[in-house]
Amino acid sequence: MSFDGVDDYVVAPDIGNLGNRFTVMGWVYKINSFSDRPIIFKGYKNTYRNYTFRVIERYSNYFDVGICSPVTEYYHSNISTFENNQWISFVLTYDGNSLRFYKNSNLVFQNNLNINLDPYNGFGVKIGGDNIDGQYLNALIDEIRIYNRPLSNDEIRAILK
Ligand SMILES: [Ca+2]
Repeated sequence: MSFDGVDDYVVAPDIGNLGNRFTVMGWVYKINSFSDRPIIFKGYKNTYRNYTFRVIERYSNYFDVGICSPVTEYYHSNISTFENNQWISFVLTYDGNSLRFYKNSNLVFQNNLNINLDPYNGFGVKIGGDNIDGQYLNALIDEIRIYNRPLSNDEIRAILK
């Protein structure tokens, strides 16, 4: 999928309630850098706690990630570099106790969190842009997968090799 950074985005139907466990993963090839550009999120908006999970580019050249309970956002900035002009795989997992992020199959972030995710029922998964906040990624995105459980390190490496 190709995203022009101007107005392109894809919305997938509501994937239902993930409970408190999920994996979201894919490949991204960023063409230009901006701030606050979603790669993928589920919810109403990409910002202000109105989502279940998100993976975004923030402040140019960093992956940021977040998950939300019904009352609190757990947001993590500058967790890994996000270079232009190369394919990078990313994986965000949550198992109810720990949030993990992998870049190119390597664990680069982990934080212990024990929360109930806000499912944002009725809202789809948006890829490459947020038409509510008018934020769009200029990139190629491929092989997005979402699971209702956290994949293991071995499973992640097997899928992304
Ligand atoms: Ca366009």
